Amino acid sequence: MPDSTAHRIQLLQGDITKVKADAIVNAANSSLLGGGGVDGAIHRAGGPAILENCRKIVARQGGCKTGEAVITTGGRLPAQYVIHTVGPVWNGGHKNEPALLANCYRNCLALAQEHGLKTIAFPNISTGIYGYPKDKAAAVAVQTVLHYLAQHDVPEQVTFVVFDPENLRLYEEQLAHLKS
Ligand code: AR6
Repeated sequence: MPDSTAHRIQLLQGDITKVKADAIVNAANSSLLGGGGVDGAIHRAGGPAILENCRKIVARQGGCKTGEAVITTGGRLPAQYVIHTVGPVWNGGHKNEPALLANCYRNCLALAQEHGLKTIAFPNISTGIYGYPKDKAAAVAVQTVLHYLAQHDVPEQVTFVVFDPENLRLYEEQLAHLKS
């Protein structure tokens, strides 16, 4: 892994709705019609234009499957776009959860690349209401993103936005291995 790849990854603790990236990622559900957690925060802060876009996508393709991703406007957010992805619900780890979670990260990055977006910020998908163990989710997130960046020049920069102190510590651990 070239050192320069790891340096395209940043870690930030805080509220993703305040992050000024070309796109922020939403940990949505397959209805795409909103929910709690980071999903609720993004729709509240971004305003109704995001839900209007989501409704059009639902009318066209009927929601979003686990591991897949769709893109909408960022509405009033500082980010231009929101990429909505649906993480797996944790079911003990024997229902293909790691592969589905990796698909989320890869499909978001591919969608960003298709739209020529240089910067993207991810929340810790599935680690809230969906109950994915945070240590396992952090390892999947960091490994999947690194692997993608090593093979693609765009997006140029990926930010992991951690909300709680446990995720901050876990991501710091994951990234320390890489940059040392
Ligand atoms: N900024 C950054 N991260 C946040 C924020 C925020 N403003 N708010 C929460 N987090 P969750 P999931 C973190 O539950 O587990 C929704 O109802 C939070 O601490 O938002 O993928 C959807 O509609 C956690 O680490 O998403 C789905 O039904 C992470 O974001 C379901 O929840 C993800 O927690 C998806 O569950």
